[in-house]
Amino acid sequence: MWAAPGDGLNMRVLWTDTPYAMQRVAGLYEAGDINDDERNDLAHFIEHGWLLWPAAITPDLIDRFAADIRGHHAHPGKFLTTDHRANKTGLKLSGSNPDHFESLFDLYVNLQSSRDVCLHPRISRFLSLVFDTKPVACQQLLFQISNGHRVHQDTSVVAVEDPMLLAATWIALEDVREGSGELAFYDRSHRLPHYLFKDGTKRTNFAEDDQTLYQAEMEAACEREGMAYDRFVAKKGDVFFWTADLVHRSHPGTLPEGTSRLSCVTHYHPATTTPFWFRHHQNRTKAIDLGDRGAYVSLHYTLSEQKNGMLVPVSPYLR
Ligand SMILES: O=C(O)CCC(=O)C(=O)O
Ligand SMILES: [Fe+2]
Repeated sequence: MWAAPGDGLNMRVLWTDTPYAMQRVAGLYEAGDINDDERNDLAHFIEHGWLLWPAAITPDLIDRFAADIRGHHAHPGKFLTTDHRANKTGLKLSGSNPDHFESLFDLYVNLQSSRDVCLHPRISRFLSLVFDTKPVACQQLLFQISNGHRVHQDTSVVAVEDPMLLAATWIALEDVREGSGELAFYDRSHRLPHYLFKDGTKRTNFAEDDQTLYQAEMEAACEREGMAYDRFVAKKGDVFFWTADLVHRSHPGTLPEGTSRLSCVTHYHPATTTPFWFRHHQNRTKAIDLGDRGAYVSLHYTLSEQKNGMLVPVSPYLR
């Protein structure tokens, strides 16, 4: 169900999602707090709900991350993956054979290369401007192939205490082939009225809510508003940002199932709020601080036990 247009439901929002955002950008620029590029980036992010930085991450860093992923079987049991091959929705521990098929979660816990990419100083700086504080990486999905996500807003599946205090990056670890299930999105869709599920929140409940209806209503709203549908055929090293409510999906694939699409999605919230799971998993509330670059938290690993070496996932979704 759609909330009334303009009804903010008393939620805290990012300043970039407020009506005075452009004035604030002008003020930051005049005060010398942001440079020309940052002014343009913020203006685009505010207006469109997304921002693209072509080739923002250097190939050597991308290659280091990609090599770690391609070699993750050298550390069996240390990574949490999807179980698509078995057609199961639960998650499993990674195995000892090379696997180019499943998606992996929260690689920033065990891989320095993942942290170097998702909390790259340039990304942290931009998110710090948007958040007015440091970013906290709170969920990461590494796609080796497209997972065929249907149309959605991340507020429906990535739950934060303040649902709108959320942003994401989508980073290409190789050139994306058209037809491989590339990321697609509706331009300016972050300004749609709030969509409320049966329980009256922006969080979906897969047992209760009709996902087909949700997808149809999202798509119809974007089409009705004449929002442009864009496909992002990314190049290696490209960084794409989106704000909490940008409507996006994986474009339906036409290439054979299993076609590589190595890409990394990281969700971030500002340090002024917490993931919704903190309510239910008190032993998963530790944040690892990376100084100026921000911090990370994980539902899938007990970070309080981190010493040297890799942690073993203990996700509530392990089957
Ligand atoms: O990479 C894609 O195709 C979509 C991923 C996505 O929607 C997400 O991780 O939030
Ligand atoms: Fe998403």
